[in-house]
Amino acid sequence: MVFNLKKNKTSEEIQLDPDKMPNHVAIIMDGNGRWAKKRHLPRIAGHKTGMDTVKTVTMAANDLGIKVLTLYAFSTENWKRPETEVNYLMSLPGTFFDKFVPELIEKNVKVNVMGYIDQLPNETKIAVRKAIEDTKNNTGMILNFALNYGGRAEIVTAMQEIAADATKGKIDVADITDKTIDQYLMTANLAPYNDPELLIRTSGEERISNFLLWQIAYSELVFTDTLWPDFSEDALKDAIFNYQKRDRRFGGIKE
Ligand code: V07
Repeated sequence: MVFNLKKNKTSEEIQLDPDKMPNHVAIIMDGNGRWAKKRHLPRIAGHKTGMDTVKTVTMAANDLGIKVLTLYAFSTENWKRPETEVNYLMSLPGTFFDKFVPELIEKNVKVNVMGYIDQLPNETKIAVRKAIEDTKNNTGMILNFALNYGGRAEIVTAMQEIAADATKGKIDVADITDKTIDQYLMTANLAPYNDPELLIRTSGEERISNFLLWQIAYSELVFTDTLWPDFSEDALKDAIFNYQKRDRRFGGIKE
């Protein structure tokens, strides 16, 4: 096997092993603000271009046969940003719905949203519900947005629900296992692909920032300097290539 170690590989140079595709890929879409700043544009312009990248990467992931693509769209901490930026971000699910949902339906992609949806502005909630409703019969890739999501809050909510069910006698404390926890987390409806095999973070930061916590216990982490609006099909393939290389090495040692 020959590995091409050149930095910017073109699509033809990236040879992925179809038998080692990750089922679930999660992405922290970082660097929209920095992308805009470099161009002397408002941060909002970075988010706008970032949304077009969501579409490009969704189509690429779907073509690669990925089963679940989880994208961190808005964290529970993002409310601290300036009001105009928050308002713009909250308008994106609606824009996304108008611009991209018809093509997602055509490609058999199903939209799922995990997070504290009740706390979102009404129009955002409506757009999110429409995207889910209009794609609910699709059987292809799941495009899973983490929206008003936080990993610790998710675990706290799951613990509260488990404790409530234990108090009601619906579950026995002695029967609580990691499978039980899986069933109470917001990724329960992604089964059997609850956990991403690959987590990508763009724009050079090497942190988890309260994204999936429980679910990344065994994930391969790939960090890239590419800013999210510049991320592409080739950048996705490159990250998967990186993942497959690690997987192959591990396989080699095991044998
Ligand atoms: C958001 C675009 C991507 C870059 C990162 C932040 C900005 C798509 C959605 C979305 C969410 C739910 C849904 C349909 C679309 C979205 C927010 C921000 C808040 F059902 N992109 N995107 N939501 N960005």
